[in-house]
Amino acid sequence: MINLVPFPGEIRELQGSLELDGVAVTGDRDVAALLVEYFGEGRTPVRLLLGDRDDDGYALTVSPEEIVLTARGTPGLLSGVQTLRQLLGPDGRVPCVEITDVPRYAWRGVLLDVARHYMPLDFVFRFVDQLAFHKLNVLHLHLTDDQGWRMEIDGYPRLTSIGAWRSESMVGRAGSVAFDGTPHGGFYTQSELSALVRFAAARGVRVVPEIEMPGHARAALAAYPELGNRADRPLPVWTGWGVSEHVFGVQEETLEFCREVLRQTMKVFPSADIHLGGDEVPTLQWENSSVARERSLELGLEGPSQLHGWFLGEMARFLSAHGRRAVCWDEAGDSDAIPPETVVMAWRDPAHAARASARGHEVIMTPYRWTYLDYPQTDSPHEPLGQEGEIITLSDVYHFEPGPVLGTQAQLWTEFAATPAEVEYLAYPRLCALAEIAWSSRPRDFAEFTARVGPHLARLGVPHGEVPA
Ligand code: TNX
Repeated sequence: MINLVPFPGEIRELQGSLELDGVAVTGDRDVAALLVEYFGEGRTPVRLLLGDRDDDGYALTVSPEEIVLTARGTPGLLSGVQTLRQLLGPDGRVPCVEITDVPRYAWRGVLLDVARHYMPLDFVFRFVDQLAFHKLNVLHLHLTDDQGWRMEIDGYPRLTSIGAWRSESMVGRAGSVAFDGTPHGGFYTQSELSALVRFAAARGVRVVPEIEMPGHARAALAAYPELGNRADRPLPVWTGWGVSEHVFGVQEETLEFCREVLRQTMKVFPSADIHLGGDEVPTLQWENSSVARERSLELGLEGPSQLHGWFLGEMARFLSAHGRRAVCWDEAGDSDAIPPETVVMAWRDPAHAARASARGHEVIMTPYRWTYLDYPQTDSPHEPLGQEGEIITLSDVYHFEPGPVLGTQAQLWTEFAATPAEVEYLAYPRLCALAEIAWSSRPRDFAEFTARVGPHLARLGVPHGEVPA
């Protein structure tokens, strides 16, 4: 039984099978090392070839004697390795096949929110390997928010000694939440994050860090109140969910703080793309701040509310000057102040995607109605987890059509997922559907897809929601 998720472009099943008795690899050393990690050193010949394809696809041939994998470069070879991993049966045999396969989108991502709930590093590693297994190639790591700052920054120790911890946590479904009375927190050192970057790169996954600004910044403000608009009133790391009115101030010290955080972020994360957040920025504190009002006059803005676009524009240009590219949520795409090379993630109504591309931005489709896996996956009252307000079914995700954009990604916000098991439960099986639409160009057939997903989940061995009959 050949069961692949995502399904490949073309597959020809041949007679017979190959017994995989460890691998003896020739070709690309890094890819060889990953093959050995997955299958052990052994006797089955695997030849890695560089062919003159013009895409990040691969061709895989399994005969009773050997495995031949051809691609233009490392990304294609690594995708082929994952196909091989899925082909290997529990009996140690690989069916003989010829597969040619090409990704539809260049950006096939998943956002993991480690700010609302800190996730242990070993889980993040495991999760990255699961992404690779599904040919997803971007881990968007949401590292900072109102409820926690998770990346250690040299020179700003309070970000993690204070900003990474909150006194208690809200638990339960939206609408019926309660405080659990126990503190929550944790953070990653830069060397831990570098190790994650290397582990991910070895699997063809790029880690795109997100440092939220100028809103969703309360954890940083709890650590350094002078970066905000109300230094006179100290602020704890937020224990609630939602949109906080406390945002970064627009004084030069705060901009320099953000630049320094971004400098260190660029050191740890080689990714060409760095995410600046930029969503949900209430401007009330700026309206009430003489510093912000003066700043907006001096810049010739219509009012303090325009400081949102200005702030992000400054930081996007800072990243460009360092050879990186900013990514922002779609609120930023509404402003003329954002340079056009900024990539926009369209999370609200898909109309915002059209607005952003009309302004010259590349777009990644992340609309909440189809890609927010933090919402429940069924309408059953027994569905244990999720955000209030929507139900995002497996079928919704599977039938989402991103259109002609850079790519698409799933969002795992973690207000309502406090543990790795809860994150996996929300992720599966919907992440399988997202992976399939991000990778495959084939016409969709939901019944055929769900027939594959059941056994695929058993093979994955993770907590998951139901697969509809
Ligand atoms: C909106 S999407 C947010 C997040 C929340 C999410 C919950 C976005 C850019 N902002 O801060 O976690 O909704 O569904």
